[in-house]
Amino acid sequence: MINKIVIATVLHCVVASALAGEAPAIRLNTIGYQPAARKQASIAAKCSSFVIVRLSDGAKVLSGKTTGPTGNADTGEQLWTADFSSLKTPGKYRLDVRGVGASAPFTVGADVFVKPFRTVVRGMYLWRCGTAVKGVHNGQTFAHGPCHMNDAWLDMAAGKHQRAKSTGGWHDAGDYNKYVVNAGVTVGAMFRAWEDFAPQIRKVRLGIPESGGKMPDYLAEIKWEIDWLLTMQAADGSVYHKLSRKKFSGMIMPERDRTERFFTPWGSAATADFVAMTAAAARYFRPYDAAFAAKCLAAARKSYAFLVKHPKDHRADLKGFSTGTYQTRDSDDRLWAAAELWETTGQADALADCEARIKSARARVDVYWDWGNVRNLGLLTYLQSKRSGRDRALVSKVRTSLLATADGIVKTAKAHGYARPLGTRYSWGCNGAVARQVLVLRGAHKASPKKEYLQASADAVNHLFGRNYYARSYVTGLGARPPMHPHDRRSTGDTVADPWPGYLVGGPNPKATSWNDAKKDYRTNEIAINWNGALIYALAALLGAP
Ligand code: 9MR
Ligand code: 9MR
Ligand code: ZN
Repeated sequence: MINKIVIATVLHCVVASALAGEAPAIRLNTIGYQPAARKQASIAAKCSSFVIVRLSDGAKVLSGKTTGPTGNADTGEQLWTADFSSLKTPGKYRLDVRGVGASAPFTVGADVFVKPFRTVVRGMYLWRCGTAVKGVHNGQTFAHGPCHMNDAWLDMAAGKHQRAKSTGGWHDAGDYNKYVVNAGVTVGAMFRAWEDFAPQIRKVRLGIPESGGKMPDYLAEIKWEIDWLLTMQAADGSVYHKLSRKKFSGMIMPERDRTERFFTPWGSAATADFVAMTAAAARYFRPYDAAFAAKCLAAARKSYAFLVKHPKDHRADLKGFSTGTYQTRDSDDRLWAAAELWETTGQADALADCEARIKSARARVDVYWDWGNVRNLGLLTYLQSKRSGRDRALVSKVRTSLLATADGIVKTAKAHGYARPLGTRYSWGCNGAVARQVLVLRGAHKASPKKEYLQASADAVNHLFGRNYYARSYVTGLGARPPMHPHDRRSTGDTVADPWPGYLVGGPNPKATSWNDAKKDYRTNEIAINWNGALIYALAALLGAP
């Protein structure tokens, strides 16, 4: 009887929302929750009570009252909240709200984020360039042949029509070019995940070609990118800003993209990011491949010496290219470079350089950051270092700023109707920025443990998997009603029904309500390595016990 009523209500609701062209009213993390986590749904319809139904037998295992409404400014909605945090028994459930309908199914379990984590890291594998890739997800096979095997021409970088080998790495996004600056924030977030969560990451088998080798799968995937990055270093230690076609290709498969690709001239932000990545790589790879670690460190030192000799911000000359620019001030990149080189080697000049830059940035930890601002990566490395020699007053300033920023993020999440830790900010790639806030929150938690930091970290993931205006997952192949039409050349160019799995789309921009699950909308529905890198960190944080 109860079931019949629920079904009738659900049907009524589905019809009503289909007519109105609206999202389902009950919005929660459609992947699920760890048992001890806070669990909340936002409900965009008048309501007063809810029940949690166990899917296996239809039992009502919990009931409660909703609270609200409160106005949510960025979507212009009245939202009610259902708090079902006391649901702790592992299982599959749905949330029924009387008079409104039923939520998407979700799971409670300690390991609910293992498959999403694996899928999103495998997204990096599927992004590999210079090789054939193949993966199966939900019974569908995603594959392409070896691509961009002629990378690349040196014309603009060296003034000669000659080639240097630079195959490998990951494609940047929905396009197939390779950009060092965007690799920086991506690899930086992935290394930080390893730094903070290696024991739990290590247990996840990725099923990539290197699996079963001596090196942990996760590091092997990052090595694919570092191997490519090493080829972006010029003989003098400068680093080419990008490797790209002159214009974006059509929406074709990568192996069909045979138009010539070029190194661009060098840039100082790219060079600094290269130093940071290779210096960090030297630390993380040393236990598994000492020769490779030594190679990375030598490369880092060489480019660092180049930077010291060329202290001015140098933007790469991108004349003739209309592809991604990724141009940015280099002060934060240089800070990060110095921090990582110091952390790896303990060299005093790098520490002095790093601290001077931290001082001129007033030790500030930012709430919003992306490829154009990697200072937080440098600050976290500096703060968490076990090395001696740091300026104590400066360390304490960084710590204070980190905690203040994290406290601000907690407050922002609490004030938002969908607990979005970035509040009402919607810029290009903001979904990635939401995930990236977890680096700050977990950094703060390390410095001074607080339950709120963990909650806001989970809030970010909850938001991206369905506690949002659209009641949809923003990650292809995962969760309820995920993006079906990302701006991704592979997903458009192949014949498989679903898009390539494991990719976070950029998200609403410029407004909370402007996401479009449409192929042509690269402003809100493209995919990109920097967004996935941040999501990898956020999910890695949820692999183990909180
Ligand atoms: O497909 C391109 C996408 O990968 C980029 O992020 C985006 C912004 O640089 O540009 C896309 O290419 C568009 C181009 O800039 C303008 N003409 C339409 C292209 C979309 O197919
Ligand atoms: O993520 C980038 C965003 O911050 C910029 O505003 C935008 C326009 O320059 O470019 C985005 O990066 C795109 C890059 O230029 C080309 N590859 C796809 C990237 C994601 O859309
Ligand atoms: Zn390729």
